[in-house]
Amino acid sequence: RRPGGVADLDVQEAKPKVALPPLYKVIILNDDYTPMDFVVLVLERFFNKNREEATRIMLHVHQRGVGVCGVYTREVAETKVRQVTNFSGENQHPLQCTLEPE
Ligand code: TYC
Repeated sequence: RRPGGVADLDVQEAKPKVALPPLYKVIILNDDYTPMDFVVLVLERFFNKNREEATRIMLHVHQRGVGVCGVYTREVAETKVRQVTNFSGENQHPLQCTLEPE
């Protein structure tokens, strides 16, 4: 029985149905020109990876062509893509970053 409520016999407990927001993967793509160190820096700066994890992801992308940097809600994922795109352009690197529904 809840404070101010009615007896359990009289009411069905409401199950809170909480909708989780859709999630998006932020993906980086391999290319032949962006320096490995720069990709590691991007993963540290914008995806909060430590050096070891950033290096692991960078090498995965280098070898496999594509890799996941992180999974976020839509607005956060869009912001990460924009930040990486801007930072790469400012540094004259062709690094490509995109988002994909989870
Ligand atoms: N292939 C690049 C090189 O050999 C390194 C690289 C890794 C570039 C991951 C982009 O997303 C990337 N310098």
